[in-house]
Amino acid sequence: MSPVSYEIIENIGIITIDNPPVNALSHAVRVGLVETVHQAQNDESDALLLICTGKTFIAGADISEFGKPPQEPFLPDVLNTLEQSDKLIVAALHGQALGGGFETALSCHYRCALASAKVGLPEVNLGLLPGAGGTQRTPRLAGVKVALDLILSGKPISASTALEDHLIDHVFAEGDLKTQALAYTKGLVAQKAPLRRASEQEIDQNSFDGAIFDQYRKTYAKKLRNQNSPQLIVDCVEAATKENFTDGMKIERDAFLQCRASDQSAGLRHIFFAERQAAKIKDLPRDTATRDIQSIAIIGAGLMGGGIAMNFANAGIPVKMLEINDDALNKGLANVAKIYRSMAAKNRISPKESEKRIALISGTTDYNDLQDVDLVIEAVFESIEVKKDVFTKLDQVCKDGAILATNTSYLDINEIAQFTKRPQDVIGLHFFSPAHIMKLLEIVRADETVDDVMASAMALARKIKKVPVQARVCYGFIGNRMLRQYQREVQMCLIEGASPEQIDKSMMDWGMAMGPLMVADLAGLDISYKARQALSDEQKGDPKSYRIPDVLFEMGRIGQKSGSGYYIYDPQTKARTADPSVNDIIEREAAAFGVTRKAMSDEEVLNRLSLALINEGFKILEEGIAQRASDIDVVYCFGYGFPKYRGGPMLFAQTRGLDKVYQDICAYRESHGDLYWTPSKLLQNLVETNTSLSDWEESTQ
Ligand code: 3H9
Repeated sequence: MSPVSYEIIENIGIITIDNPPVNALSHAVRVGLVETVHQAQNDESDALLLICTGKTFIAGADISEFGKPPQEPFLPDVLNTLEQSDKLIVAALHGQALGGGFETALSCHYRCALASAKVGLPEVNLGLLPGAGGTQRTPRLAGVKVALDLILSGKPISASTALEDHLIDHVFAEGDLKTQALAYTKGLVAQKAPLRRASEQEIDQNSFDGAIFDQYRKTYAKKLRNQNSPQLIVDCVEAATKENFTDGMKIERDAFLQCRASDQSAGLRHIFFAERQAAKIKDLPRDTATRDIQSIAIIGAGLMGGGIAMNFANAGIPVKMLEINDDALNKGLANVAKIYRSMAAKNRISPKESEKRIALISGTTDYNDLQDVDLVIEAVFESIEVKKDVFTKLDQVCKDGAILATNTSYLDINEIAQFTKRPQDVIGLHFFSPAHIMKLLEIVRADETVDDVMASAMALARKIKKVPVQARVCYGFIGNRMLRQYQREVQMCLIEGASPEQIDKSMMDWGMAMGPLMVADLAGLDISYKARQALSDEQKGDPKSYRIPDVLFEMGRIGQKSGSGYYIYDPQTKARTADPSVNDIIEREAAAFGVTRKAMSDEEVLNRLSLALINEGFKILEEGIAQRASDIDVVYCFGYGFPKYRGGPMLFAQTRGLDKVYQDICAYRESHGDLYWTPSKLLQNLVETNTSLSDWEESTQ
């Protein structure tokens, strides 16, 4: 049955799209639209109304079709058919009209919407551009600046903003959309409203400054570093101001096809689906009951504890922070209040909202005040003894059924669970710093964690707008376990010949949000030093992998906060400059290890750092620590600044070719020994049996 149906009510032909979950413009929808519009030209209807069932208007082209050969009719032609209709067409919007969905609305002659509706052109987030007239019709209707902002930001705007921008024509207060849109269409018929085709409108050449295009090119070269689609978007909008509609559409089509075929778009589309996939836990039935979480306590009001608390206050959930004394507690509460007030000062939230959120966070120094909370998250110092003390107390005071979570980054959650008489209620909720900003939440499911605790944690993560990924227990879970191998290789490259600036620049040029040594300076070399002190020599590994940060720490160079680390920082501006004396230190320490440093190419730096990540990723997968390869990609892209347009380390490995990855790892084993370069067994098996990662994943379902 076609997802597009047609009926005539009160002389208006109503075209309804019913293609759950989001009415995406699949092949069947495109075929149905063209057939229906053609058929309606000759019936008794006076005008047509396009509307959707379900929770939203059309959310765009069907992204899952982009990896396959395109099938006619193509969307730009479908929308041309709509726009060229001799009968007036009105689009009625609710939910989200996004991408090709909003382009569909723009090709109708009039647009009306519920006040709660949102419209947007988010293609840039998928490495694409609006490829069904969005870059040509939007500037014609709303002007060049509005079009550039809408398309390049990828962010949806409200119906009222779209009305002000002339992108829609009428907004209804809430109520039944179909009834109101029908009346609106009949009104247009009664007024003999003209067929208003966006393609026929002219852009006023005096309405924009010709320099605007280069300004946006520059801004987006920085904002979306290395990405092609933003630059092509500017080219297309500029073309709309210079070419006629037909020629502009050709330019848009070429640019769209170029983007669709690119690895960047493949990477971003992979991450779009991977994020949604990560929310599905394979062995957790979808209908698993969840526990009611209305109140939360955080143990520890430091930077991490405060950041975690803010997530809940932002979602309107009361939260209590516990500290060991009034001083520490007041400091923590003051810190959170300062962040909220500075957000209000920057107009990110209203002053009223800021005070409301501050009021949702209370404090205590008494464990007895936690008797009634539904969830406790411990965010104290990373020491198993300290955790033991906290969890023993929590076990004594918390009510039955309360979920006891730890924010530990590395420690054994199975061991922590045994500090309580209710290991089934213990789980890891690993937030990433700054916890109120970073989207990733690793949810660590310990051996005895019961299903409803796991399901509750996943549901809560979505409520506070995090991207949750399940990990099982091991040292560092998914993200930090991989990070350790990456950081070890950073240190090995330093000892063997690379400079801090070279390593950081190579990785940033490749697309990482920050260089690894800049991150180390930002996080503080004291933190990593203290963490290392808790490890045995065997756990610490090859001394070459930590000697330099130990020396810098011992010199008092603990990073940005002390004014120096791998770099020197201006005390006022925090501007970073290279420090030649650090290279002298590296040279000296390398000599002490008997290593003669040699120039290293940027390519080798990238190769070694990325292979260290990938090899560990495969080990994590073979041990079942992560459910699927794409979950590892989500962790790395949302928590560690890996470029989303490369799709995460596991997709990057597949793009590069698993055999090439395996050979390179084996070559490093030859040159550097097998302490760090033993290839993962899974990787080796896949290469030896010529099996793709996706085939292997399917076979292990
Ligand atoms: C485009 O339009 C190109 C054109 O300009 C040119 C063409 C020539 N396709 O996010 P949710 C699935 S590019 C296929 O969990 P929510 C999604 O995978 C497109 N599937 O719900 C999930 O499946 P599952 C431009 C899609 O309520 C289910 O729907 N448009 C698509 O949190 C529910 O999704 C966009 O980029 C799609 N377009 O959020 C919009 N969209 O249940 C992308 C969703 O199996 N979509 N699915 O996991 C979104 O931003 C959000 O999905 C939306 C709903 C806000 C709509």
